Amino acid sequence: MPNQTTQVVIVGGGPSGLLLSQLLHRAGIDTIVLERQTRDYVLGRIRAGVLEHGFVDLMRRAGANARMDLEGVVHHGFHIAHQGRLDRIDLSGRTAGQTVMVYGQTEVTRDLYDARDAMGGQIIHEAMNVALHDIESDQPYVTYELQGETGRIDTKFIVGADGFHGVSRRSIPADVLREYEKVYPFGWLGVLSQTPPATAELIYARHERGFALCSMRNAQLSRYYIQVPLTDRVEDWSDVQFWEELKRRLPAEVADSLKTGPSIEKSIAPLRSFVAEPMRYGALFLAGDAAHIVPPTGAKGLNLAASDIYYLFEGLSDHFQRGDDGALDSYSERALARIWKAERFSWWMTNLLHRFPDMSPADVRLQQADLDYLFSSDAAQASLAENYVGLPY
Ligand code: RFL
Ligand code: PHB
Repeated sequence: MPNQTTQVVIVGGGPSGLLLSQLLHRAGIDTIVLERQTRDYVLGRIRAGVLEHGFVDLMRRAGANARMDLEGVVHHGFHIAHQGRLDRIDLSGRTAGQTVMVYGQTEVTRDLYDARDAMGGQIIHEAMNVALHDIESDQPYVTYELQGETGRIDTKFIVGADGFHGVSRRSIPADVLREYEKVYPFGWLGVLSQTPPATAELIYARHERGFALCSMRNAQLSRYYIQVPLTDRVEDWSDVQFWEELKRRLPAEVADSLKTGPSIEKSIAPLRSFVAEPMRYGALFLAGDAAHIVPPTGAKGLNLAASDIYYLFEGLSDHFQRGDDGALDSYSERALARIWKAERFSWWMTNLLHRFPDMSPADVRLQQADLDYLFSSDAAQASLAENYVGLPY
């Protein structure tokens, strides 16, 4: 395999890597994306569903917005179910008219692949044993294996957008990297079903049996989650058992009209808060899940990846177009300032709505008071709405 040269090597062809590659290409900067999996595998992963307006704007800047603008659904609010009631958070009313868009990560990724294809972007799939070399120098390179052959790419910068289990973060020396982590004592069991959504807007439900969430992908495709113990396995849950348990955790008015059907996908995700600092080491920049994880309660995972990409795009384009390294040098600091706020919000919303196994009666009453305060205070609802639609970049 001949050696290659490019301006930026991007490790990971998930939404972070693809979005950056597309933005850079449009700014005249060359990239090669190395992805360990096949395209079908990447597109088979069912993950996030709610996009902040900042993410939507970036998709437009990337020129990958046509289908999203047609099929994505703008949401002006969501519900919180508690004590048998359904209370609403008016997102646009509590902010300066801001909204979120419901459009699945699968569709985002598909649109980004299509946009990359249309521009002749280079994505190397099934790239195995990716290794980063000389990242402390200004002449780093990356090696990988493809169908038994070894490839080498010389580059100026490497972006680690290879998710939580990727190789990039582990390439930073242990005495430089600081990792902060909280693991929650439960997971989310998620089901995708070809049924109309329970209601037009999302419902986050707090219940003594555990948290539940009613979400959707479109008018005919619903996504539901229930909190389960970490010891549960997907095989422990039949579809019938899932629907029964979900209904128990929802107010009667919602449960009674819920349309059930066979699950198309069913999986359990653990909940974790994680941040790695710094996000730059020499020529290597981390972005997205490679550097941080949030519990999914605030719908922030994918959206945080997008703000990293925004800052990194600015830094890399300033470097290549104007020879200005200011934004690149402050990348880690700027990205982390926003990340920690989203970590706080996701942690708070997780604490507000889940039943923790070790909760005392006092903890339960305090959690209840947190919710009662929320719905008695305009300021508290404004704060929740401000965070949910996404803090400014
Ligand atoms: P991704 O999507 O994990 O993409 C990383 C890509 O890198 C590839 N890769 C490698 N490639 C080459 N060499 C290696 N050594 C590599 N190691 C890994 C992987 O195959 C993959 O294609 O990270 P990215 O792009 O930063 O995007 C982040 C988002 O995917 C993530 O924040 C969200 O999906 C988080 N998340 C959720 N967020 C929400 O807002 N709502 C959700 O409902 C939600 N559900 C989820 C989730 C994340 C999950 N994970 C990570 C297990 C459910 C799950 C199961
Ligand atoms: C989803 O639709 O998958 C979803 C929505 C909101 C969340 C988490 C997941 O907070």
